Amino acid sequence: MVREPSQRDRRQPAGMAAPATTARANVNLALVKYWGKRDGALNLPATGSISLTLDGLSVEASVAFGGGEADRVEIDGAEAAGDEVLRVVRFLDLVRAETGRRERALVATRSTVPRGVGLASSAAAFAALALAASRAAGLALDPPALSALARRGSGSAARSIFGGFVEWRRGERADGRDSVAEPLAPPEFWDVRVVVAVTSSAPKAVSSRAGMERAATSPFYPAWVAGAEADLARARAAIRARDLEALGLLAEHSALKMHAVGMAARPPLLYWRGATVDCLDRVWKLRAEGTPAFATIDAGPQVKVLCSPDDASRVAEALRAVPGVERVLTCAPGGGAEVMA
Ligand code: 2P0
Repeated sequence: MVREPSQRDRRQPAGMAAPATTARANVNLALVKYWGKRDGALNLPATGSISLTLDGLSVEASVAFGGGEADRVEIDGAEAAGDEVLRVVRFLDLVRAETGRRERALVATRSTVPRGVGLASSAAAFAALALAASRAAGLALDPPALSALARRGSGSAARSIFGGFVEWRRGERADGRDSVAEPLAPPEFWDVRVVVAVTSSAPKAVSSRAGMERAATSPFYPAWVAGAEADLARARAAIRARDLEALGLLAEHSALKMHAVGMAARPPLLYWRGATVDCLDRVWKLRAEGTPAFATIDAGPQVKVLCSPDDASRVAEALRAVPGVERVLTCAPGGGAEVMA
């Protein structure tokens, strides 16, 4: 059953300060990409998407309501300011609106995603924050309601509530109640690897949010949206069958289509660097040599390669040898968001 965060199962008495709650969530890698919104304010996607949650790349968020005149946000031990704080305050406002509470909060997040690897941690951060903030405020949301809440912070965070292979449904409703993620298969269902080649640790020039707005100006955008349902159906079937080649080819296709949309946008949008293309080329050579490896690229220049556990070290070695690759890391499927203390 799909529920919005307005559903209250448990509430603490009004006026009573809730204890600090800490939750952790992993990042996720989209295999069928989310790239475009049908509602920017509610973060409702134009298409569904399918992802794999990755083990070991996580964000811990700790939230305590009560005391203080303003929300305070600490990121990796340093007091945050500006837009980062605003985004968290807006998110906390959603939680406060659900509970009728007015207390400000102290939020601290800590990331285990190595700095500068260019792996978006906002999905993990808002998934962890949704769980920690809702519990700290006395709400016990079920997983679909948590996913809907996380989505409001960052669209892809809707998927990081769950482990393993996950589908975030587009939904049809204007209020977004049906636009939540759900698990397709747990992490232990299929042991695959994702090898990440970091080609630049510089911050990206165009955020995902701005990139998606720009993508909508592309003449290819309608084709991107129209093709999504077929891609989702194929990805679901490939996951069910544990068919690495089918899933890998589909993931590569989804990523290249997403970037083709951006290249034809006005103004154009291209997240790639030279080493991104060289990594793609290396992955295609690996395939030609008989190693099933499949590339995907998000809103940045890093190349992420889906392969079997047996081939992961060969793939990592090949990518490490590509000029311009700064570092390589390998991830296994990971679990969903959980409360820690
Ligand atoms: C994805 N990306 O499916 C796609 C592919 C990047 C490329 O979701 O505006 O940070 O907060 O909803 O979730 C990154 O976008 O954007 C993203 P908002 P988000 O993983």
